[in-house]
Amino acid sequence: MNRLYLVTDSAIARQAGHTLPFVVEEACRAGVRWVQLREKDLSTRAFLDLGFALKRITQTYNATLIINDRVDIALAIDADGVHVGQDDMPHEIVRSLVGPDKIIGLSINNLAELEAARGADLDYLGIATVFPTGTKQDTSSLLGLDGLRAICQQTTLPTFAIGGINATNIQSVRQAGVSGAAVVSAICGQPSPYEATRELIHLTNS
Ligand code: TZP
Ligand code: MG
Repeated sequence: MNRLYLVTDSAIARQAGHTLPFVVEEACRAGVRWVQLREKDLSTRAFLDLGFALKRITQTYNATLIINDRVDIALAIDADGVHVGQDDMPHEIVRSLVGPDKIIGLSINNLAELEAARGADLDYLGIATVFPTGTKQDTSSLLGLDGLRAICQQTTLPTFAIGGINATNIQSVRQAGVSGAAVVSAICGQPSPYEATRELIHLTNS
């Protein structure tokens, strides 16, 4: 299975002329098997409706659907899991709310946060931020490939790198020891999300 993780952004999709369900369907059709619904500016109702729409699509393609931040939405749509950051609901509490069978991912930004997460009941780590990105404003300092490698070397959990990853650098990210790469604009913001996904998968498999 390929290790490409699509993280959504409706605004970026819209700027490229797409709806989010279209982007997710095209990415799944092209082979993405991990999708995270990450929306910062939607009402709860709009988030929920989008969650149901993405659940239908991801189920069709046997893709895993993770909800960013919103444990309530993840439970309401019976998503596969939840992704939280350092300022979100603590992952221990997320676990107690979602039970043992859901996937929980945690974002970490440095070695100290990796240490703090050691031994935790997590399914994967998101490692941020690798390269400069215009997609997220409040990014902490950049890890670069060396920082990414240093973190990957010190964990046995599956790892997804995020931040500024695109077709020009995804191979170097993969070589830094991650399990996978997570992208927003490199799929959501492209004229053809299908072709963009195909290329990213091809690059990570070759
Ligand atoms: N967390 C750290 S950077 C980032 C998130 C959600 C955004 C990454 O977006 P892009 O467009 O893939 O650089
Ligand atoms: Mg968050």
